[in-house]
Amino acid sequence: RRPTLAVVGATGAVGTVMLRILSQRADVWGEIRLVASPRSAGRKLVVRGEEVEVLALSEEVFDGVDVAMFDVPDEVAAHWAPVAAARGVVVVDNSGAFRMDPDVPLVVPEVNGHKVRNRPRGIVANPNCTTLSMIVALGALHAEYGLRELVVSSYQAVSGAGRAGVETLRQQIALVAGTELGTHPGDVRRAVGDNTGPFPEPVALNVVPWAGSLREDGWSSEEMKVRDESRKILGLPRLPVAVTCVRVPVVTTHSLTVHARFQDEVTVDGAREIIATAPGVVLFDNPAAGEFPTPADVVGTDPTWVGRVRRALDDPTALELFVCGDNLRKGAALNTAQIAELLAAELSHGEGR
Ligand code: 2RA
Repeated sequence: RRPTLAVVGATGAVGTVMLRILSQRADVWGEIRLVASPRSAGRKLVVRGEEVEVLALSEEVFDGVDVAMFDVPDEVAAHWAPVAAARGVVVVDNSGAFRMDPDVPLVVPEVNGHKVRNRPRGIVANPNCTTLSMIVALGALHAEYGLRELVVSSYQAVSGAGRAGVETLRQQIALVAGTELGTHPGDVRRAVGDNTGPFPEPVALNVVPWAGSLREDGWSSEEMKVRDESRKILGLPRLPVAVTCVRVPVVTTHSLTVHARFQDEVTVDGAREIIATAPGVVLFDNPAAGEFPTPADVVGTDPTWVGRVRRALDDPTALELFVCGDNLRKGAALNTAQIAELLAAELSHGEGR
């Protein structure tokens, strides 16, 4: 019997990409059940070329389900993932509710896929999209060179904040298009008015050094996630990590500049070789020909793209990289689907949970 999959949060920005990805990948699933809030129940969505009716989230909706992929707000996941797990479902959760729980593995198949087997709560967590947009490349470099320190800045797309983020950027672009705004202090803010959506400042014609909510000492929740999750995924609980998260007027694909310091000296040729041969990573690095990854080219693709590979001028153990990854695909839906496929393979081999 092929396992039954539930997609919980099927109508959201990530849920929509999940359905597209399930239609594109080798099909390992029997029934695929679509689940969302009661508000969306009854809608019909297409997956694997067929229309499927969306069911309202309830306890009974998990009957007969083997694996559930959740993309719902933290508080919804905190309540419903244990409910599903108690009914024998293995949950792959893309919220922040369980990522740092020591009894929940935080999995990136290319980096630590074996961790999926150790899941005492019946829940496997999917990392935050900003962590995921760089971690496959970093995992490959760490395996060879041994990571000692990370300094990261993100350039995050508005779809990281869901449909409301995309809608806000589109509305703001309409308000500023064809004008001469962006030449005087406050002119963009006045044109956009209160219409800043999920962002604290206008995001059109702007960059905003903020993502998430306020944590201690001025750090943002997004910055803490990148630090905590990178440490957990790489198995380096004391790794020094400094992060600044920034929102930019890009629809989809997060970019990051990375300064990574390793145990020993590195070479650019060695690093390029590792990046070029790592599964799930593409090296696109020829500045002389104007070739480096940008969101405009990376959006809609699966790999982590790496360019601008340089050795730090003042430290022969450190590399500088520019990394791009589609935050809705590898950053969310694709990694969730890959984890679910590891579980499907395990269940199909009759090993249970
Ligand atoms: C963002 N990483 O981009 C967040 C979403 N999880 O806002």
